[in-house]
Amino acid sequence: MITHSWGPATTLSAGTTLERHILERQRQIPGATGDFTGLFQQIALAAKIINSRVRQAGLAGILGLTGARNVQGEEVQKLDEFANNVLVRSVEAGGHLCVMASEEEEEPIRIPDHYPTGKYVLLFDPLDGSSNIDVDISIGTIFSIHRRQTLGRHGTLADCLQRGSSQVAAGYVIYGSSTVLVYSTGDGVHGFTLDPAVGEFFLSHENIRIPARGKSYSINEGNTHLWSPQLRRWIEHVKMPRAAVEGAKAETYSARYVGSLVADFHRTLLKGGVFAYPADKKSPDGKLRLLYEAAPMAFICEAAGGAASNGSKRILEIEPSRLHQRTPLYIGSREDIATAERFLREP
Ligand code: P6P
Repeated sequence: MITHSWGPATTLSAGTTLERHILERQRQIPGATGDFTGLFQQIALAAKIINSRVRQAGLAGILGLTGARNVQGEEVQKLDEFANNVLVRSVEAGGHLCVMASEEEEEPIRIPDHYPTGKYVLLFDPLDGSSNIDVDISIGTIFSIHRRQTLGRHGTLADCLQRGSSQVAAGYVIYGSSTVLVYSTGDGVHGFTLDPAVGEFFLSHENIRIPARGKSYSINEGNTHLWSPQLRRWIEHVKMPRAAVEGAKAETYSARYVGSLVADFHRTLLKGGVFAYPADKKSPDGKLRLLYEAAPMAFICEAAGGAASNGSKRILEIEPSRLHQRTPLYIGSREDIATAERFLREP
């Protein structure tokens, strides 16, 4: 009998699917019930469905605004609504969640009474960067998984308002030149690329590590007039040619800014450098959301050896008080974040 070998069971070969990767992980956890595996498979299914619709957007004539506005006061693109509904429908019946929350919905989302509930909490931004949909720039889905803290059949807001350091897992899907799902459970970061012909995510980026220092900075310099003097000095410093070591050729950082968090973070994670969405005079708490944007990206970045800060404190240590609260975000290579914090601390 011929057995199809995708590499030894203990080492994850390039032919490893996301499902197999998650199952391998489950087998290594004593007492694992398969709940997490089931939830993750449902999230992956939702990603495939969203991906399919994103790829058709220009053709299906669904571009353009519904005219409705979401809790952020932003006009809602039809794809936003679609992605939100797909994620909710994909995970609500599985019995793995006690509650979920979405950027698109003001209140936590209750599991319908006719479905069982479970021990996990799912927080997500169903389609981040949606303002880029019409110009075909990469957009993404971001998700964060916690264990419930309360008792009783249904989870509550308290289950959603947990520090980033208590995440069980976090991940994102980037719908770019290819569709890649990146996730971490805290012990390593792995990326899977969707083969649309097969409809499976295959391991493409095993154990991603972010360089200690990078060569690009990513920030919306159109807001320079709103920045603090400390922030301006940091960016001026980044722009100055600098020799990595004495006598070496001076190098400068390249400016890279897509305006889509998932795209800017994915590049930073793979290549190193720093992405920042700081507080400024117009947005004293920054623009990005803590629970389902900054915290999951921070969890992933730290698991890859990087750092994520609000300018003075680890993102993962921030105690949330509101579901849609915002936070300044500085995320990327450890040494680059340390430099940013040093400038931001100055009087
Ligand atoms: P700005 C996209 O709208 C988003 O929420 C993030 O994906 C992105 O990082 C940020 O806003 C870009 O904001 O103000 O530079 O357009």
